[in-house]
Amino acid sequence: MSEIYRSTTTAPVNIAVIKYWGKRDPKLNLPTNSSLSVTLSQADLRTLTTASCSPTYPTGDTLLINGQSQDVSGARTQACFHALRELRKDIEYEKPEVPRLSHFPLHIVSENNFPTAAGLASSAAGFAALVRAIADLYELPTDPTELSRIARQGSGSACRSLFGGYVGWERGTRMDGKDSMAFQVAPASHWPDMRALILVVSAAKKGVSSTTGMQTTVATSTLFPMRPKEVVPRRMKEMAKAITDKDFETFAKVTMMDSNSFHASCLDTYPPIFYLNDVSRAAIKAVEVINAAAGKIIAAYTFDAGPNAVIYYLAEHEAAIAGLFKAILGDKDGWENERGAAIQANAA
Ligand code: 2P0
Repeated sequence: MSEIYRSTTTAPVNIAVIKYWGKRDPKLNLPTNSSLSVTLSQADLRTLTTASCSPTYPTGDTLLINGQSQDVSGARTQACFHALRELRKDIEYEKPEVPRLSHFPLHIVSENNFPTAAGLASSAAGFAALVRAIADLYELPTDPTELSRIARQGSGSACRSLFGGYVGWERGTRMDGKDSMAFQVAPASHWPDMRALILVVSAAKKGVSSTTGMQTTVATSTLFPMRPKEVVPRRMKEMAKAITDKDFETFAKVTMMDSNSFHASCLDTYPPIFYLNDVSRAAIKAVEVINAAAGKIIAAYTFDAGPNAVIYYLAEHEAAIAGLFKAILGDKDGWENERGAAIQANAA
């Protein structure tokens, strides 16, 4: 009798506070610098993925994202499928009685509950969920470190979505990438009052993809080499300590400075890459006003490869920060015609 084997899982979005930008090996997705992120609550931002396989499926793997059929022939998706099938083959070799799932076509169905490719790290949650769903389907050991090495090959930032809480991605020095994987700096329970407010300024697909953009930056920016050499190694230590000490002011300052440094490198790229727009810059100003009024840093902005702002703050300042941004977003004149939505999320 032919059966369909199926497994469903979810993976969360992560938002970097120390940015990944640049590859030392584009094929293996090995970064030029380490990075660090906060994993957000799945209730708010996540990818839900079902992986299935069956001897009755027509030949060829398939992938559906938000109802749209995707090309699976790309090197990244293939690298993930291949790595997972190899691990399954080891099990099938060891235990001849188990079904030969590695030989069956894979059908992957994936849905995001947030706009795809709007600089909201959809590829991170997407590849993390894809890798975990297939690993579960194949009954592989689900050590997140091992899975992070595989997910990294799908999309660099995906490796960080295999862990909750505060998560680092080690650059590594090996050519084969075995030491370039994610690790947990601290669980969410260590600093549970961390909050993120995502201002969806634009849900449109970004103009320059991260993959293309970062390689152009590496090739042309004269500012960029300082990041892997000096800036990021120092900030990785400062950030890890700020998280360990629950020192929000340092966490926030380093977060904002690293976002600025990343976007300065983008502007210094030739031709230049503009991810921020006028609404993004208005959000930066709003954070500066909030912090000036508080007399200390109570809010931090950060931006990825798109105009959407993510504002980090602590629960005790909820009213001041989320209240202000929601009021601004609700005010059509204040945001002209580019009014977006606010999504609130906890660290998780
Ligand atoms: C990050 N970003 O650390 C940085 C900050 C964007 C800006 O990771 O080529 O989609 O798939 O490895 O992971 C976006 O890059 O790039 C990203 P690929 P990815 O979150």
